[in-house]
Formats: sequence, C-alpha cells, structure tokens
Amino acid sequence: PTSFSYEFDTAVYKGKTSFPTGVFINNEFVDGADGGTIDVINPTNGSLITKVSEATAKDVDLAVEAAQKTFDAVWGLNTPGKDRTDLMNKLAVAMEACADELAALDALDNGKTFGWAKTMDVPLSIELIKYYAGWADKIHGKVVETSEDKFTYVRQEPIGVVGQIIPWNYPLMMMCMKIGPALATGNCIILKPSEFTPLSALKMCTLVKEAGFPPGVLNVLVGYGKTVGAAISSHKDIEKVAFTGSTVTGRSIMEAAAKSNLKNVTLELGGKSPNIIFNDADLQQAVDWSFFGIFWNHGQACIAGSRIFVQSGIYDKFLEKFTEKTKTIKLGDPFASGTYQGPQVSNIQHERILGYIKSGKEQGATVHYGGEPYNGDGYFVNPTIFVDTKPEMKIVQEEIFGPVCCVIKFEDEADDYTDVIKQANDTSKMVLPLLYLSSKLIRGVLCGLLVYGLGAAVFTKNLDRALKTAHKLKAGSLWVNAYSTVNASMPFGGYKQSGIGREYGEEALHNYLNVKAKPPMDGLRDP
Ligand code: TXE
Repeated sequence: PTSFSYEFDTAVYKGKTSFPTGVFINNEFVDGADGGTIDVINPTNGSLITKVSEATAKDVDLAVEAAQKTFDAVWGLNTPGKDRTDLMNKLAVAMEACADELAALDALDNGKTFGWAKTMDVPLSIELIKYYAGWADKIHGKVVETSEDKFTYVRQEPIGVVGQIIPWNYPLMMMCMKIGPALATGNCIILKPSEFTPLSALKMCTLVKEAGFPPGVLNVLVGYGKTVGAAISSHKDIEKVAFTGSTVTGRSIMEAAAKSNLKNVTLELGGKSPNIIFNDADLQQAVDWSFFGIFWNHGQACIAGSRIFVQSGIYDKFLEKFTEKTKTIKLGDPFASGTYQGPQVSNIQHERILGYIKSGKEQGATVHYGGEPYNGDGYFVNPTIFVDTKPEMKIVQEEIFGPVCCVIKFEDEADDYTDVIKQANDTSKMVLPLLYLSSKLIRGVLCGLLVYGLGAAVFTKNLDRALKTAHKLKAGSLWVNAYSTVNASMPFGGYKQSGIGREYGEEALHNYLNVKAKPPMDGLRDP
C-alpha cells in the first residue's frame, strides 16, 4: 500500500495520522520500480513502524525525466518568481496546519522528543520555507555599465534538475533547508531522505501537492545511499547535488560528481566543535548553553559542542554545575511529557557511540559521569562526560554524534590564548596528505583523521577577548555566549573538511543559480 496510518496515544499528542509510503514522482505516490520495501524502525523499542517503497536507480531515471519535462515546460523560467513565492507561502501555511503531525512523525522514526520537534524542528522548518518564499520574487541579475553605448547585463538562471541527499538527524528541517532555496530559484528537485527517517518527508509531499506545486517540481525517493544516493550523485542529467551527512560519504559523492558530469556540489559534513569557556564567563550562562550545545538532539548534531575547553580558574565550578544539570536529563519515550532525551536514531549509531565510550575508557580518559550502557530496550545512550582526556584520544579527535562530551581544562594566561586556540583548531593534519585518495580501506581510516571546522563558541564577558579569539577559530559558525543557535537568514556551513559552500541565508540561493553574462559586443576587439 502507498499509505499507512499510525495511532499516537500519549498524554502529549493524541491522534491518528496517516502518511504515504510510496515513491513520490510527478505528484503521485507509486511503488518503486523494483517493487522492494524498506523497514522503518521505531528506535524507542526496535519495532517495525511501517514499510515504505524502496526506490532504486530506475526510479531516479524516471524522476529526472519527469523533473526535466516540468522544468522545461512549466517551472524554471516559465513560472514568475511571484508565483513561486505564493506557492511556497501556501506550503508554509499547510505545514502550520499539521505542525503536530509533522513533529510526531519526526519523533516517531528519529526518536527525538515530540516536544523538541514541535518547538524547534517544525517552527524552524516553516521559517525556512517562509524565508525562501520571500526571496523567490527577488532573484534578479544586474546591468553592468561597461560603456555608454553598450547594453551589458548578468542574469541569474535556475540550474535545472537538482539532487538533494539528506540525513536522519533533523529529517524535516534538513528537507526544508534544502528545498527552500532550490524552489525559490525555480529548480526541480530529486530528494532522497535518509532510509532511517523518511516519514516526515513523505508527509511533506502531500503538502507540496496540496499547495499546488506542478507535478515534477519535487520528487522524493526513499532509498539506500549506495543505490539512490549514488545514482543521484552520478546522474548525467542532474546538474547539481547538495548533501548533508558524513564526511566520508561526502567525499564519495564528490568523486561521483567529478566522474560523471562534473555537477556542482555543496556539502555540509561532520564536526568536532570546540566550545571555549574563559574564567570571566557568566558561569550559569556557560553551563546552560554548553549543556544545550552537546545534549540537544541527543548529540546528533553536526555542530554539537563536544569538546568543552574550560579555563582552570572556573573549571571545577563549571564541571560541578554542568554535571548537576546533566544528571537532570530524563531518558525515555519521546512522546512522554518531561522526556529530555529519546533513543539514538538506529542500532548502528547506538553501537557506534558505545564503541567511542569504550575507547575513551581504554585510552585512559576518566568517565566523570555516565558511561554505562542504558538498562532497558531501545537505542538509548546515557549522557556521558569524560575528563582527563589527551588531545590524541579518539573521543577528542572524532565525531561521536551522541550525548558524549569531553570537558578539557586549559591554563593559558597569555593574552592571545594561543594554546587553547591551537587545541580548538587542532586535528590530525600530518597523516592526511599521505593517505588521501588511496584505497577504500584507507578512506575508512580517514574517517578518524578528518580536519573539521563547523562550529565554535567562546564564553567571556570581555568583548575584546571574545572577538579576538572567535576570529581565530576556524569554523563556519561562531557563537559568543551562546551555542547551537541557528537562523534561516544566517549562512551555515563548514571550513576545512566540514563542508563546501553554505546553506541557509542568501548564500544558499547561489547554490541553485547559474550566472549568465551578456558582455558588450566589442569586448577586447571589434570583429
Ligand atoms: O551517514 P551517511 P551515516 C555523521 C555522524 C554519523 C556518521 C555516519 O558522525 O555518526 O556520519 O552516519 C546517504 N552516495 N553524520 O552513515 O552515510 C544516506 O542514505 C550517496 C553527520 O548515517 O553520510 C543518507 O541519506 N548518498 C551528519 C545520507 O547519505 C549516500 C548527519 C547520510 O548518510 C551514500 C548524519 C552514497 N554512497 C551523519 N551513502 C551531519 N552533517 O549533520 C550513504 N548515503
């Protein structure tokens, strides 16, 4: 069947929702071309929620064909920006009308709490659609004055059919941050949600249709990375691919793009973000934001502040208060009121995180809090704080993507804070050039030797110190006395191997536009 109903019966959200389970091409839900299905698992207890149709490379071909037809005949430059604005605003209204359902679907297959999904993921997703709706009728080129008797100008044109591959940590928000700028600029989309969390994306398809988008503008194909993801990355008629996920997969997407049609690539990848707390910080403010920075979304955030550097004068007090707050985290059913942390998204992630905790212990770090396996069903991980770490330990170097952090003491009385900045920016650089582009095995090893630069934060009351240190941190997002705040209008992305290009904000529009110049006729010489 191409749809499924699910009863939510909890104190927080009561109701029955139905959602589609098919492959969405040309505004219709159909079975995948090969007839397969993917099990969608509830991470709270490991049970089957539903099966969704599995798309394969054949479906990518069908979707691209449909999208290209729509782009050429109906969408793209055929639809005025004002009409795209109207359609996107209608989509935002439709999302508002079923905000609870969208939040519930994200909570169901991802395991995040319904409360967080409702107050953070869904409002931000709607904000993104509205923000880009506002841009759709403001995409314009410019006239360049080259000489008085020549008319020379630059146009901004949509690229055409674009591919988007998203992960499972913020299923709805990732979708909206990707489709927002692509729709606003007039592109047709082939989107692949994560095979672990497809439910809200499929629900969004019904809203896109309801809002009145022409068939073929948005096509959503749930499938595996190795099949659908790879087919999108290497498709000759997809001229741009945008990806959020692991750095290792980002690398293979870029390779596939290079080997196929040199499609334009933007990547939003992993991180191991430093959060630096100076002696003069407001202690409670630093504790609250650092807590949010690592434990929000169960640590499954690319910007998670997983390395907390605390200056020696405030270290003990910080650790005490931070630990007190961590002890208040209530693990449990994502739909139960009062739950702060649900399960991790999948058994794979669960095992991976436990592996990191084990390695931290084996390499000699001290478990200050947590560290023991969760006693019960589901893919839960106890919040864990490590201290007495060394810079070369795996838990300090690698992205854990779970509720695990290292609280690291630094002395550093020098005015320029060189030592802590060096540690904050540090990752294993030496080995990379030697190993780069070697065998697949070595690519696996590379996973642990990545040079990240996604987020960073500084806590201090001294403005001069805040700005001087913040500017020396090599990261795409930089917070002062806050952590993990994002805004639709602020560009988001990484330095170094945390990514290429920026999403969010005006910057993201340029990912989806081709620039066409009409230079003067005489140019360098007359014919
Ligand atoms: O990621 P993948 P995984 C990090 C985090 C996590 C690790 C592994 O550290 O522990 O990555 O997670 C699709 N061609 N992040 O394995 O593989 C896949 O189907 C094309 C950080 O889940 O990157 C899914 O849709 N696509 C991150 C998407 O890529 C492929 C978010 C992400 O999966 C593909 C998630 C291929 N060959 C994980 N292989 C962030 N930056 O927020 C897989 N995919």
